[in-house]
Amino acid sequence: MVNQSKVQGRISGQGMTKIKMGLKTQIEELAIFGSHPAFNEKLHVNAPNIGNRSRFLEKINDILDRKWLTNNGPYVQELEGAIARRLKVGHCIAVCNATIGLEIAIRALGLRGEVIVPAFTFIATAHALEWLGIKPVFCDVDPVSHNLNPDKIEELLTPRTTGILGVHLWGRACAVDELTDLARRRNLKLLFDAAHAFDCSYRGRMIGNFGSAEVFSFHATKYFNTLEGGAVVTNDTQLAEKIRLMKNFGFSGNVLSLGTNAKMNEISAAMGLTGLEMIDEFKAANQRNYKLYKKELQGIPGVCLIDYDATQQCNYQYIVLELDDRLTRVSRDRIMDILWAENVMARRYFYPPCHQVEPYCSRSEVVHLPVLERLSTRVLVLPNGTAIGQAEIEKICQLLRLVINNGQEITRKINELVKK
Ligand code: T4K
Repeated sequence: MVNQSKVQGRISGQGMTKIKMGLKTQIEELAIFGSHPAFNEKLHVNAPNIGNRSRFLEKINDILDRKWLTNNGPYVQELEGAIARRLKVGHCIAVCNATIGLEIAIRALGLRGEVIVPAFTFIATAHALEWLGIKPVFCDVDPVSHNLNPDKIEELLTPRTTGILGVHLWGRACAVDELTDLARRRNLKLLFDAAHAFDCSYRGRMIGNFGSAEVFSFHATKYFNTLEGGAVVTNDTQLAEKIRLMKNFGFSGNVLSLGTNAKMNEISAAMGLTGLEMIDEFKAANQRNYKLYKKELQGIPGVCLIDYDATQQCNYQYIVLELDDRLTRVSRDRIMDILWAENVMARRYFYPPCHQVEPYCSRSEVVHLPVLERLSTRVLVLPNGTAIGQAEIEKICQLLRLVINNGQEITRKINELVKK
């Protein structure tokens, strides 16, 4: 990454240009070269979607009046019911976050030995397995969907493999049918990390209804949030009972099994219920923003915005660009540095990929996943959600157009400044 203070220091020595806070049209106006940032405040990728503040505060008052703060309180129960109805799924068990939700589901399903998992995901997916003493076996992804490539799984199966943990990355469903078929044929358990995929569907059915169970994240940065939180959903009644016990120390009047503490508290549930009241507005804002990005990014060489399947329900939460530096003439990381200097806090999800970080990268076997390794150097995620709108998107896209239209010159200028 570029040392911005070094670059800006050199420029300010030459005198800072005062640029008005409009659209930038010259590369000298870029903040990385010492000018003012395009935005006064930081624009984060996925700043939280917050529902009606007074409705939330009313619920907090209820909680304080009731003096029932956690342990399967009324708001948690109401939230579980509302989610199960929305997703048309048999059981919803709210949890304190998706990582613990995954751990409980993995344990409840009896997974052990080795489990196939994509390496292009947030580290929590792999860590949840590793934490339980199960080896995550990293699999390559499909270059278009960015999800597990079912054709690459068979070669990774060993007598120790007990399951497949798919991830619906960016809210786009995995190859669910192919994975279901493979799991059935090879007698493997199938579980989904649906952290990104709340309110999304696959072939007309809501995500939440596939595999043995699916796990959502309701972290602050997700499309729908409960501050921290998540849910395990399933249509298997016995499994649901097991998970319900496990999330509460195995306790139900008496201690009936091994368990942990994965309970969601009432304030989180109140945040979730408030968010659910406005969730269609969150989705509409995301979709509107996505369409505008699509329009504004059109024709910029080397920039490809990932597609969402318009025939399916979709939360449009992630604005994911694939950047081809042979055409942009400026690397993905330089583009990110330039945007950060403008207060656009674009992110390189998920970089480095899971198999290239600890503890996995120190293992003796060499894992080479060519599709994903290339992809992870190309992906850049831009801000979305209710916190941004037309003015911000037009400005962000104009910045990208300016940078890429002058990619070679910008790369040269930055390299020179860094060398001095
Ligand atoms: N599986 C997948 C595929 C996942 O993506 C995740 C989580 C999980 C499983 C596990 O779910 P949880 O156990 O978390 O429920 C974030 C989140 O902590 C994590 O939930 C999320 N995925 C992951 C992709 O991102 P960081 O380290 O990137 O968070 P941070 O603090 O850098 O914030 C990200 C962006 O959001 C920044 O641009 C700042 C902004 N932000 C953040 C927070 C917390 C806000 O504007 N407001 C906020 O309150 O991990």
